[in-house]
Amino acid sequence: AGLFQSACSGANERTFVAIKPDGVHRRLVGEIIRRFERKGLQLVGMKLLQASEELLKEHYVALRDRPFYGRLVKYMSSGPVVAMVWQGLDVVKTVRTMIGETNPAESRPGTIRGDFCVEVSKNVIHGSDSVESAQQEISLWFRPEELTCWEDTAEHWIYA
Ligand code: IDP
Repeated sequence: AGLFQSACSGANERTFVAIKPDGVHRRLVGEIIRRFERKGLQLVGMKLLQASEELLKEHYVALRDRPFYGRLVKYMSSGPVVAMVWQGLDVVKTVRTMIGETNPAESRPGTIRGDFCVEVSKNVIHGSDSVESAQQEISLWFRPEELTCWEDTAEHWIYA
């Protein structure tokens, strides 16, 4: 446990991000990656895939009793998604802040949802809501060998 913690906390914290089918169709992939890169976060995994309903039902299992669950799974499987893992200090919280609120109407300008979408059912991007769910989602969407640990040569210019 100690080893795992030292590998996954501090500047090594990781989060799962998915650009949803509407984000891919609306050509927002580059814009979204650009924002996280410029912030100083480190990209350690990325793939474009058409997610199966089975995968998405598991991903959203906590919402299975909500009335929109079926529509949500259909929406998320209706086109390609870009699945990513980003790493950095407090990355889970930082990414959620940069994404904005679940409902785009409540998201401030300057956030991804505040800038690029209008409705909760087409809100462009997913980001893990806690360190625990990030770990679960990363292991659901990625095999360990699909994640790359690479030495960040800019680290001294980003971290104290
Ligand atoms: P989050 O994506 O901001 O973490 P969650 O509450 O975990 O928000 O909901 C997951 C996703 O389910 C949302 O991003 C959105 O796409 C969808 N969703 C949430 N609430 C509603 C709703 O009231 N109607 C339709 N879709 C919803």
